[in-house]
Amino acid sequence: MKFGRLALELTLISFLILVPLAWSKEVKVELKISGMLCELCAKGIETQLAKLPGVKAATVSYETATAIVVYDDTRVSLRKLKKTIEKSGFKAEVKSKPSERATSRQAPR
Ligand SMILES: [Cu+2]
Repeated sequence: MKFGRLALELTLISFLILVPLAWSKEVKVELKISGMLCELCAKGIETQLAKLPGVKAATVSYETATAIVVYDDTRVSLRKLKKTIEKSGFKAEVKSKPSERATSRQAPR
């Protein structure tokens, strides 16, 4: 049956598109980093974090001693982020719990 087949194909295609979208969850976390001595330390951590698969963006500030990381929590864990920072010789503490990155609406501050 021709129609039945087309419907099946359309279902399959939308499934293939929607499933990865639903699975990948982008979250944002703020970490307090201690032990940084200069701007270069911050840059170094930033580079290490950005290298991790699943990390979308990493911004580390020496001035505020914080790292803001946007990552896909189905691909990389918060534990892994902390471990990566600690491996470089710094201490990392979660400042704000991972939150889904608001795309259409902004979270209240
Ligand atoms: Cu430094």
